[in-house]
Amino acid sequence: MSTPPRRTQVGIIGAGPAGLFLAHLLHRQGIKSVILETRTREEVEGTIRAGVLEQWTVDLMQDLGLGERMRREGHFHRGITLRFAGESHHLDFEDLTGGKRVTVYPQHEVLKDLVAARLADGGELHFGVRDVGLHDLTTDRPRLTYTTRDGEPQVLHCDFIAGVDGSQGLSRQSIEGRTEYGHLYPFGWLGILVEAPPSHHELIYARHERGFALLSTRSPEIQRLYIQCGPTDDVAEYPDERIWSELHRRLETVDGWTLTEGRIFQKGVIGMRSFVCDRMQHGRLFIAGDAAHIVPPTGAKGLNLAVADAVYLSRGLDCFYRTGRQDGLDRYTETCLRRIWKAERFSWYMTTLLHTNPAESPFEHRIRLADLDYVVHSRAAATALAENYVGLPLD
Ligand code: RFL
Ligand code: PHB
Repeated sequence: MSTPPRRTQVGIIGAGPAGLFLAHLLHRQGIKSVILETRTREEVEGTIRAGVLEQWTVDLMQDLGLGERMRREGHFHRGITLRFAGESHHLDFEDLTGGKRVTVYPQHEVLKDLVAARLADGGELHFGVRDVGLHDLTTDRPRLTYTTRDGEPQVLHCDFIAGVDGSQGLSRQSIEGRTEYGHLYPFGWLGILVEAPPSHHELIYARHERGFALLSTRSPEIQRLYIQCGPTDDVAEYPDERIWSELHRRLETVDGWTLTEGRIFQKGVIGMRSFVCDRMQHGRLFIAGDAAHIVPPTGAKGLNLAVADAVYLSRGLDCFYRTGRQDGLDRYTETCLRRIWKAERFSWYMTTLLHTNPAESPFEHRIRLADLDYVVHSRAAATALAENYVGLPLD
């Protein structure tokens, strides 16, 4: 038995950062939306991913009235440390960028705040749906079909559809005439979560001949660390002692800095790739976030880039509903791609700068070392890194 068709202005596929920010932005503009999400609320709110928010993402959360817990529980970092040849080099972003900082507030905490606020606003968010289908995208009445968590088939009529279903989602497949650009890196990251106090007050990115290491944090009690590994390595190859031994060696300094160990309670390997889909619209379907582009995590850009797309899409939709004009929507792909390619460049740059690559020639290797030396000794080079890391301004 099927329930009667329903209607909304914007049907949103996916309750990740892109989908949830979009729903909030549209709500502020008086535009109705419905979010369909395959995972349960617990799964969405429990998946540990990113940690670093750019300054403007933080400002946007405050502006939308979603920043209360982040202000209390987030950690504001005025820079990062680059470490190589046993020495630490602090990049002071606040000084280099005229006052901008980054905020460490985990992605799942952002999602918890956005989900709770959306439901409190009376927003429609359907978790645990299945079999989402996209139809009639080149008409002005596109439809979404899906099966609810209770097994009911459902139809949702929309004016527009936002495909924000992540890198494994189905929306991208509906974008006709797209060209996809991709780059695979010959390494991955082994990430761990540890019960321990922070070993340092800011993030440390280390390049070492044994490979990259990153010291990050989730809370005063939980730390997040990564080491470069093979792209298809299995966590079973990494008993705790091996991980600690690698972390100590890669992060050690000549001045005796120490890494605090603790109980490792989660381990995982992620592959690293760069990917861009050069078309983000087909008829009334618009894709955004990881559905349209992937960056390696070294630049901490993925979540922030997903939110930027949501901002540009909300602006185009706002213009359409206020004036009936489509030109903002027609420029959506072009506007997004200008930012996306810069974030792709920066993430690729940080990745190649900081990882060891067996395929790299001795010449290229020396060039990387010269680049690192340049970044930490030239204010101009450090400023270029800093302004990208804290986030380029939105157009
Ligand atoms: P998401 O977060 O993947 O959300 C997509 C949602 O869509 C749902 N979905 C569907 N729903 C309905 N129907 C379907 N057919 C569906 N198919 C999928 C999924 O269940 C999911 O809930 O994409 P979005 O919104 O584009 O957001 C992208 C970000 O999540 C991602 O870029 C970041 O996590 C990347 N990232 C980082 N980004 C940063 O800005 N700063 C960081 O410090 C940072 N660190 C990271 C990261 C990603 C990592 N991993 C695991 C890839 C660290 C790591 C380790
Ligand atoms: C993280 O805390 O997960 C993290 C931080 C910085 C990065 C990537 C990941 O560049």
